Amino acid sequence: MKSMINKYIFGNPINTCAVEDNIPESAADQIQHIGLSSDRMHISYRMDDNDIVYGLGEQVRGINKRGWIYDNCCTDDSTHTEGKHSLYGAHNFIVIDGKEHFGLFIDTPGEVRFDIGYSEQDILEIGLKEPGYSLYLIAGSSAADIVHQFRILIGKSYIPPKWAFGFGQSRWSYMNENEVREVADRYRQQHIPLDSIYLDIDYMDHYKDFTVNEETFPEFQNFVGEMKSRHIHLVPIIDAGVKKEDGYPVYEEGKAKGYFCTDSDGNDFVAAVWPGQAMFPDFFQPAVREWFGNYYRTLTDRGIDGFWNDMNEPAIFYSERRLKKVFEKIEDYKGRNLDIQSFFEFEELIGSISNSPEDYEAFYHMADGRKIRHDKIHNLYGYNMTKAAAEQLRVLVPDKRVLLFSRSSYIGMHRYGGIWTGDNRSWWEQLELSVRQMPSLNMCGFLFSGSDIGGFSDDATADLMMRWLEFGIFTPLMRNHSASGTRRQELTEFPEMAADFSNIVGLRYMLMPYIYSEFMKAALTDTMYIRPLAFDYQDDQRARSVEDQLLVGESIMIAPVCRQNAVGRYVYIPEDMKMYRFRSETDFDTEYYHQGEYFIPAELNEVLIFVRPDRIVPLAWGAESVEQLNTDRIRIMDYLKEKAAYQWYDDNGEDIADSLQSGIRMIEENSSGEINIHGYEGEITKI
Ligand code: MIG
Repeated sequence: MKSMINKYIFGNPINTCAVEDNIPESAADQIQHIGLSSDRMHISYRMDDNDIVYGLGEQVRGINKRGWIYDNCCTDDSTHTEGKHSLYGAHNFIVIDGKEHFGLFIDTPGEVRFDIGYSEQDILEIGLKEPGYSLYLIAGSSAADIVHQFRILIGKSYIPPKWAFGFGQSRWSYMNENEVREVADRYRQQHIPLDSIYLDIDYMDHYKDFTVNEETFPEFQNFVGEMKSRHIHLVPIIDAGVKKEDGYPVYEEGKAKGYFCTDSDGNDFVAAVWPGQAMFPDFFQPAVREWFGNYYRTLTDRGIDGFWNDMNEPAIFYSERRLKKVFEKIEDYKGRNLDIQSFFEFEELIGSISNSPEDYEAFYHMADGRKIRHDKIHNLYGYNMTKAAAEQLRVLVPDKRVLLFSRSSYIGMHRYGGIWTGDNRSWWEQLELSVRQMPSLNMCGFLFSGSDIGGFSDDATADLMMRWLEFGIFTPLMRNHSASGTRRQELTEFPEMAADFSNIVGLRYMLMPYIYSEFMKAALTDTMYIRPLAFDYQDDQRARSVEDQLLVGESIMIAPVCRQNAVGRYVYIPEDMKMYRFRSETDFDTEYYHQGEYFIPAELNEVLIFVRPDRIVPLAWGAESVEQLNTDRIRIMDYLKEKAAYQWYDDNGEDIADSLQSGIRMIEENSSGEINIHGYEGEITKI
């Protein structure tokens, strides 16, 4: 089938800036593949039994999205179970892969419902809430081809600095300099590699954005420097809500300039988040983005080179209005003899206070020159906050990359930053969820992503942490994060496992030349770094249904163990492969497998890596930080059948990279196993 993108515009949508390519509009009466209701608010397709539906980025359930309703509406929800319909991101892109091959991107700032065979098993029905939208229909020869075209359409994915591929340790919160120092000391003492420590909300003065608590972090700039000299980058959090407090410059200035969201009467919209009463910057206005983004200077000036943007759905704990209503209702129930129905209503009242739809209908933005109620463009808020940061960081730190990722997102934001998948839990099934989310996020352009390793809420066990790390060594963002009140889950908190943790995290650093090279190639050629097996083995019916193994880059397949107490797992091998079973960078064994299904043992401290025929994986000797990695000595992991070649990309990791050309070195292996790396003087060892 011919590769081609058609664009249809309905109503008068605001420009989301999701798409970079300006392609001409087609006439809707010629639309192919799908049915459109006469009011254009519903799109439908009858699925064939064997069709797979891919996409939706950060959503619950499988890689194949069939069999559920997904409501794409950015939501702060910390229980990512399969009964949910919305998480933090709205990624309205799907691919139908089967009898026909096409992709659909519904570019709308409003909510979209994807009923993918839930109401009727073979019917895909997409329902829009807001009338103005653009529809992109992408025809192609395969799922991979469609994703590639889509990625060209939406523009190049965000690229972080190389150090951000190192392991990061986070916790809500390290309360002061000394706690941070201790984390660093313990990691260095136990020789567990570490490149970053995250600062959660308590580094601020009363949760005020762009302030630092002078009592607990008295010499912040020196401290940032001290950590940097130990090759550790501090990464502070920034929240969307700005504290309403007289004398606080961000509030005063934003208020004076009219930069905050207002209610229907033009009065301040005030709601409570971490800082107590807060106001929300209207990130839809370019001037507001420039103003807010410029404040990141307060931290970059002190040596900070990475940020995470939180609470930007935006999350709202409560508004005065909503709270008043709830109190009034509670008053109603007082003294009444509650029947079961009213008891349940009563019980739900408190839970309904946060992130209430009523609040999202109570404030306004100036977007695209129009005054628009928040709920109609809700899905673009976090995106525009992160865009604000990225646009100004470009100015503040010219020509250098800065680490930036966000909780809420929309397609288009993938050009400005990465995402993390929010408040997951320390449950085995959440590890599995993250395995399935990563390829779907890649389809939507979010290459630099990862989940909270070990799980955010609830208590992590050492074995869960180990298995999660064994997957996490392949996700571009590799960060251990946990909520306050949960069991400490820094890797140094499990002394009996310290050596194994050091070895397993060490594998990430060993793999860094490959991971970085594959990430950069995916980002700069609009392809997927991490993908389902079906993308490469599209005619293999068995491979098409595999959801717990993934391809990482061009050379390897992984099969993470996601079950507690498992001593191995079944692995589907789609073609002959050579398996490396790593316990550390020096302790490993290899086995060869023919196409087929096998039970393969994998002890708790072992990682399985499957190398495809005639593929090469360049490896480094581990180090305790990315900066200390040395590529003067390179090791090669391979599976030679005839001859192999690999384009190895590398660069200094900090200058803006917009093409691969200058950084590619060819690695070639001839039929007798001799390896030559063009333009490389260092030592080469085969493992
Ligand atoms: O209401 O800053 O997802 O990573 O640790 C919770 C505290 C606010 C939510 C984020 C989480 C972070 C936490 N934040």
